[in-house]
Amino acid sequence: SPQVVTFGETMTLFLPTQQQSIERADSLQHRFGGAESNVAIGLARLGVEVGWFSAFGADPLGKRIVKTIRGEGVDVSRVIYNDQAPTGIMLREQISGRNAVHYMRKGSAASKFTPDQLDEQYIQGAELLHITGITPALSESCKATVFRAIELAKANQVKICFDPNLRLKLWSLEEAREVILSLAAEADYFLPGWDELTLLYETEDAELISQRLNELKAVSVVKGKDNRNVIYNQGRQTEIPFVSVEQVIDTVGAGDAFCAGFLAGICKGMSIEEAVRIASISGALAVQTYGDWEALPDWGQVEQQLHAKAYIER
Ligand code: KDG
Repeated sequence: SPQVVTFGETMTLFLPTQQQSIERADSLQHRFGGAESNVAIGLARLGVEVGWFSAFGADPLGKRIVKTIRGEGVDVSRVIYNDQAPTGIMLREQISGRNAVHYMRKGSAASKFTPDQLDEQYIQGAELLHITGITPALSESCKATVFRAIELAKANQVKICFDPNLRLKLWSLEEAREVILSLAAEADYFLPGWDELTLLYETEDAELISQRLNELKAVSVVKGKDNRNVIYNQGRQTEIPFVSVEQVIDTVGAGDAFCAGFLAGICKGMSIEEAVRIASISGALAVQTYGDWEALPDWGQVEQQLHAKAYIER
């Protein structure tokens, strides 16, 4: 198995070629995105052996996605195809300068994934399993799949990384809270955003939130509290300032880039603090160009930032 294994729905993404609404646009770009495959692509670019899988319809949309992810160096050998259900689609448009997402994913092939479709050995042979809170929101069988994967991982000392990726278009906060908090309790690495935590713990009180995090066995890395990332590790709190960015172009996928950087640091044997620095650099580089995963950096780009080496283009 690859060092890191992850799974979760990746959808075809259509978005207007110009800054127009979907309703008005004459032409659409054909891309794709999915939180877990974004992380997998990021890890592959950073030089980590990684496998990702999901289910697709037996349609050209799915084939195109899988080919591209394979081309990025991710092991896609456990992807499955379902000829009874389609590949999921998401539409994205800019409305008054804000991203609006429309999901067309109900009943998608990925939402029909069942626990018995997991390759047990593949998961148990990894060092790290990465999951997000999107998958359990897709269907009961997807939720069961996530819990089964965790059980398999734990039985073989495979570490678990969990990013809540709260998506309130998929479930209510109440439904999400219960499941996400129980997944956080299973994790070795928990990577929530500050805003997500305030919703999940129903408070903005930093003291209360740190108490709750300290009850978890996980090392938590909280993204984006007052332009900082904060590590909660066995009762200790360490703040790591954001890497500054000249111009933010597109924040979609920033959390995935952060996660990929963090896990790459862990896989390369770095300390938690160093891994969070790599994560911040990866996140900062990713927001400076368009795309959910297209701008994810490779290791050379990260190193260059890390050592801030002088750069001569020619
Ligand atoms: O993570 C950034 C997007 O690519 C992601 O939000 C798409 O997986 C996705 C989802 O379910 O919203």
